[in-house]
Amino acid sequence: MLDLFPDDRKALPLDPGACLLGGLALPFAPALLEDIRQIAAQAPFRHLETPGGKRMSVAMTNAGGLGWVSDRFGYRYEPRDPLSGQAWPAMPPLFAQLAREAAEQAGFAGFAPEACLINRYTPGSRLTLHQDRDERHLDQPIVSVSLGVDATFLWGGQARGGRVKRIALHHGDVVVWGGPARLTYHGIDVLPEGLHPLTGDLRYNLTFRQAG
Ligand code: MD6
Ligand code: FE
Repeated sequence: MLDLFPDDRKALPLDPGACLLGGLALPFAPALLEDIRQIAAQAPFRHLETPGGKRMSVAMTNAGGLGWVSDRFGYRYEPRDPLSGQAWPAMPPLFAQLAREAAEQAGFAGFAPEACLINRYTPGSRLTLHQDRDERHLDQPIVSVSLGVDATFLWGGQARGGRVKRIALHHGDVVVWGGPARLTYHGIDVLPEGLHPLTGDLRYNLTFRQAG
């Protein structure tokens, strides 16, 4: 294919509706990590419990008008942090701008997420195959930003139990998916021991959704 637009050069289609924008967040990574640090000072990372009573190995917090939570009663979005009773920290302007720009580059103009789930992985953490289906706006895409230690993204099909592709996610990579790919099963394989100059042995992931 003729490479007329340098901005598109690293857009790798995964499936119809899904693409990997390699390194799109790289220039903003230090600022994003500083924002994460400030969010976590207000709403600390915590290991949520699944409805089945298991402690998740990934630690989570949120920014924005709505935050994703899980407990014995199920998965849902909440306007307040259950730990403090306070509203979640505001969505930093840089987060919103990056999410909008990434969605637009992937063909979803006008993305205005009010929820940012922040995942923190230590070596050994993993996220088993799941669908993101707790959002009311399934017509809107999800934008996902990877920071820190490299991880292996597990990319399944539209049903559980199908073939799973393995895709490397590096510091600064952004994945956007929506449309026909919106309910694809996906997960993160066990995080290996690693070292990143900005995060040590940690991986962070931001996922932006229009939830409410
Ligand atoms: C992660 N991501 O990358 C986990 N979900 O740490 C997700 O579960 C995810 O990356 C929906 C859309 C994009 C994602
Ligand atoms: Fe997900």
